[in-house]
Amino acid sequence: MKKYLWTFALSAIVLAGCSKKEEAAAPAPAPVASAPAAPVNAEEKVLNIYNWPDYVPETMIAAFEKETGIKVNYDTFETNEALNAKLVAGNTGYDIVVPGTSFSPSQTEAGFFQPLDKAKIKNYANLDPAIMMGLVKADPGNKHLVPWAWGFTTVGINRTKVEKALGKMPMPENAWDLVFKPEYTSKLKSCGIAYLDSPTEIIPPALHYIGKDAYSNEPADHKAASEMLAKVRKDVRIFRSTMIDDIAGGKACAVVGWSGDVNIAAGRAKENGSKDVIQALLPTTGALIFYDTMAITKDAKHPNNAHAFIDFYLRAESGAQVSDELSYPTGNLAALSKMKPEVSGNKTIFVDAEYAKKLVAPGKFTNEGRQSISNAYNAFKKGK
Ligand code: SPD
Repeated sequence: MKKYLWTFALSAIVLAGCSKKEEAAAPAPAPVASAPAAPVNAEEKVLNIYNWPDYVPETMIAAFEKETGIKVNYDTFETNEALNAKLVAGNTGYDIVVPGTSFSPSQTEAGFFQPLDKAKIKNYANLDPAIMMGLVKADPGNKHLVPWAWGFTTVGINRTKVEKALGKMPMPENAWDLVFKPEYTSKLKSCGIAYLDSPTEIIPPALHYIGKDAYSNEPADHKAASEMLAKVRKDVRIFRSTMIDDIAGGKACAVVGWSGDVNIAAGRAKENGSKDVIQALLPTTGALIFYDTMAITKDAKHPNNAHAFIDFYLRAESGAQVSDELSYPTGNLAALSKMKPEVSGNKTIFVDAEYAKKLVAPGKFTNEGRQSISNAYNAFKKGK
């Protein structure tokens, strides 16, 4: 029972930004044991997926291909900005894309996605109603988006290297100091500081750090965040969104990164024989939660195959495989009892109810806000 408490706390987080007027989540039928993949109609046996890197279990695509005979072309993008540019340009050629919820509201409103045919997604019932309720803000009526995974943007460290670089200086109470406060960054630059390379990944935590709304659309706030960041610019060595190898391989000891990727790096370092302790931290002031969701593009050439894949992905076993191998929760409630206890019990994957209250709910950027965030980020990045 205790294991599931976090879903209630989490629902409070995901609901935090919803106004009372917004629609309730579409009622989901009771969870079912995993149903077989939906039948695929006469459609070219191809499926084109565009997703984030390091976000799918190694054998999952091959298993889907074997079971359905559908050939999957799987490409990756590194930032929400990159995916958004493709969607705005149109004719992406992709059937399934995986936007984050800070971008998907405007993408949904712009009509980039087609409504899901839930009758073709038998395993939809496995989804956690609390998560689906949270997604209503990004997708009224839960018509277009299905969760791929969620996590939080936080500070990740190689504790062994960080403690060595800090010497006599104790670890700060607030982990964000390690990557945003000159007293710490000036010491940690020797073992490598890395930031995600995207305006909308760095300005929100910087805003949060200086006590402003992380999803502010106000240019004055962005300027303030950029000014704070300018003070540590010379200490940041790496800007990269796929930083797993940087952490695992010892090039970065303190990062602004995604919880699951830091955990993947920890596992990879261990496999490579490293004894260093690598951790995703839970800053005392909170971390920024995100949801990445599957959507079928409006001009998808293979919508039936896309539905079949979504159904396959929503099997309890698939959800458990994603969390077990990639350290991200998927929003699949039925998967919880099937995953390894050391994963479902890991507080940096499934945060406890107390910490869930500190997670900062995703916000919505306006087009003008995004432009201003991008200007602030570029000014900071160039200002070395
Ligand atoms: N390994 C890929 C992780 C994908 C993370 N998406 C993050 C979006 C955060 N805004």
